[in-house]
Amino acid sequence: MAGLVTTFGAGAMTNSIGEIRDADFLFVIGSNTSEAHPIIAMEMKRAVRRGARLVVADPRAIWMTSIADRHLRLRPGTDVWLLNAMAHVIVAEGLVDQAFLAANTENFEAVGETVARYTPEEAEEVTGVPAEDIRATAREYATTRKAGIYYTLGITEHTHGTDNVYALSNLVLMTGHLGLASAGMNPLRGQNNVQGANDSGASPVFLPGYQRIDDDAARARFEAAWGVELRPEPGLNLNEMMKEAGKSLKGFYVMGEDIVLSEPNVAKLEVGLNQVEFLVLQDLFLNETARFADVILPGGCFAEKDGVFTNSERRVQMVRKAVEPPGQARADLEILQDLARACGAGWPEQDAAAVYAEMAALAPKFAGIRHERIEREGGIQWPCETLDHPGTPFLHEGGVLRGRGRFEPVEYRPSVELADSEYPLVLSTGRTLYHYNAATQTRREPGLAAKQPEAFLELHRRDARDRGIADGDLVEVRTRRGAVRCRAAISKQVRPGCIWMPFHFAEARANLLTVDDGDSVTGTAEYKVCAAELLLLEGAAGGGPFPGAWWV
Ligand SMILES: Nc1nc2c(c(=O)[nH]1)N[C@H]1C(S)=C(S)[C@@H](COP(=O)(O)OP(=O)(O)OC[C@H]3O[C@@H](n4cnc5c(=O)[nH]c(N)nc54)[C@H](O)[C@@H]3O)O[C@H]1N2
Ligand SMILES: Nc1nc2c(c(=O)[nH]1)N[C@H]1C(S)=C(S)[C@@H](COP(=O)(O)OP(=O)(O)OC[C@H]3O[C@@H](n4cnc5c(=O)[nH]c(N)nc54)[C@H](O)[C@@H]3O)O[C@H]1N2
Ligand SMILES: [Mo]
Repeated sequence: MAGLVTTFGAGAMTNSIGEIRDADFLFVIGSNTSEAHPIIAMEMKRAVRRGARLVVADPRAIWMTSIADRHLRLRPGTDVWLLNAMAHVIVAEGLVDQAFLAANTENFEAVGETVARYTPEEAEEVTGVPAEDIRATAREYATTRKAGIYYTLGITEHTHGTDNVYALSNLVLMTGHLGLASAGMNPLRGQNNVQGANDSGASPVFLPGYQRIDDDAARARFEAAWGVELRPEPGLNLNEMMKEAGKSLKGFYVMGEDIVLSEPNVAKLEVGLNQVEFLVLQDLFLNETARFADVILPGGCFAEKDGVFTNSERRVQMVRKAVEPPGQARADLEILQDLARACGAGWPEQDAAAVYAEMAALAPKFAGIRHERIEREGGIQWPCETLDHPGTPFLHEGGVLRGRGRFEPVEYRPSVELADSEYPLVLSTGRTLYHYNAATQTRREPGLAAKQPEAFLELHRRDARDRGIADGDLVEVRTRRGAVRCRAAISKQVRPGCIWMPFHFAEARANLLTVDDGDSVTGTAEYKVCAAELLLLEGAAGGGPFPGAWWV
C-alpha cells in the first residue's frame, strides 16, 4: 500500500478479478496464486486456456509454473535486479509508451539513468534467470496491451519490499499499462477483510479513507464529528510495536491476530511480552498468544455477526449473521462499544450499518456506499463518491489518481541475512492450500487437518543427500534465532540451497527462525529470506515418501 500510494496515489489492486480472464499477458511475481488465491488462479487458468501468455517469477516451482509459458526461477530476494533489467530492455529497445509518459507521469529520467546500469547479462549472474528470458518477458509485457501484473508476499515480505513495488510500478508506468481493463498492478490481498481494515483506518498513519492523521484539515473534520481531540503524530507500525513490547508499551490489546505465531523472531517477542503489564486478547479461540493474556474477550466469528468485508478488488460486500455466537461470545463491534462506554467515551447505540454510514460521511472514497445499497444492488467497488455512482471496476481511467504517476528509481539491496558457511541454506516461509495463517480455524476442521496434519520442511534432494536425510526423516532446522523440529519432505519445488516451510503449525513455529528486520518504509518483516542449517535427528525413523506439496 505504501509503495502504490507513492507512485499511483491509491493503495489497492488497480483492476478487478473478473477482468483477468480477458487479459492477454499475465505476469505473476511472488504469488503462489493457486494455493493462496484459488479463485483468482481459476480466472488466470481461464485466460491461459483462451491463449493468454503466463510468466511466473518465483524461486519455487509452484502449480502456476506448471501451466506457465515461462518460469523465471530467480534467487530469493533478487527481484529488483530482474525488474530493473526488464525496464532496461524496454528503454533500450524503444518500447516505452512515449504518449502515456508525457501525459501522465513524472521523474522518468531518474529511472532511465538507473536502469541503464542493470543489463540482462549481469542480471543473469545475480538472479540466475537467463538474460534471454528476461529480454523476451520484457518485450512481451511492453508490447501486449492487456498486460497485468499480479503480486503478493514474495514481493512485499522483504527488507526491500517497497523497493520491489516501486520497480514494478516503473514497468507499469513506462508501458502505459494503467487505466485500462485487464491491465494494471494488482496486489492480491491476503485476509478476507484486510483491504476493509486498511480502508477504515486500521493504520498508524491513516484515518478512514486514506486521510493522513498529520493532515490538519482531515484531522479537523474527524475531531468535529467525534467531539474529541486527535493527536497529529502517526503511531508505531506493527513491527515497531512488537519491538517495544514490555519497553515503552506496557499494555497490549490483541484482536484477531495470533502474534506469537505470526510475528517474526518470536522468541525475542516473547521476552518482551513477559514484561507487558496487561494483555487483552479478543479472539474466537485460545490461540498461542492466549498464554500471555490477562483477560480474554471471546469474539464472534464471521458467521455470527452482520457487517461488510472489502475484498481484494475494493468491493464492499455484506456478511450476514447466520447463527448466534456460542456461550459468552459476542460480535467484536458490541465488545468494543461496551468497552468504550465503560471507559466513559459515551458512544451512541449504533449497529454495523450506522457505523458504516458514519465512516462514509467522513471518507469521500466511500461516500456513496451504504449497507442498504449493497443489500439491494450487491457488492460495490470504491471509489464511489455519490449515492447514484455505480462504483469503480478499475482505477486511473482517464488519468492517474495521484495527478501524475511517479517513477521511483531503485537500487538493488541484498536481503539482511545471507547464507554463509555456518548457515549455508536460505530458508523461506509461507502458506499451503489446506491451512489458513495461524490455523486456529483450519486445524479444527477434521477434513483439512487430515489432509495436512503436521509441519514439514521442503528441501532439495541434493541438500538432503549431503546431510544424510531421507524423505520423512525428523530434522531440526536451525537459525541464529532458534530451532524447530519437523519432518523433511524432499521436493522438486525448491531450488538447491533453498529450504521452505509453512508457518501454520504451533508445534513447529517457523517464526522462531525468521528475522525481524523490516522494510525501511513499512516495517514488514523479511519472512521470505534468512540463513539456516539442517540437522538429521538421531534415531528418527524414515516413514516412507512424505507428502509435502499437495500437487507434486
Ligand atoms: N490456503 C491459504 N490461503 C491464503 C492464506 C493461507 O494461510 N492459506 N493466507 C492469506 C494471506 S494473509 C496472504 S497475505 C496471502 C499470501 O499469498 P502468497 O503471497 O501467494 O503466499 P505465500 O505462501 O507467502 O507465497 C509467496 C510466494 O512468493 C514466492 N517467493 C518467496 N520469495 C520470493 C522472492 O524473493 N521473489 C519472488 N518473486 N517470489 C518469492 C514463494 O515461493 C511463493 O510462491 O494468502 C492468503 N490466502
Ligand atoms: N513466517 C511467516 N510468518 C508470517 C507470514 C509468512 O508468510 N511467513 N505471513 C504474515 C501474514 S501476510 C499475515 S496476514 C499474518 C497472519 O497471521 P494472523 O493474523 O495471526 O493469523 P490469522 O489466522 O489470520 O488470524 C489470527 C487470529 O484471528 C482470530 N479470528 C478469526 N476471525 C476473528 C474474528 O472475527 N474476530 C476476532 N476477534 N478474532 C478472529 C483467529 O482465531 C486467530 O487467532 O501472518 C504473518 N506471518
Ligand atoms: Mo497476509
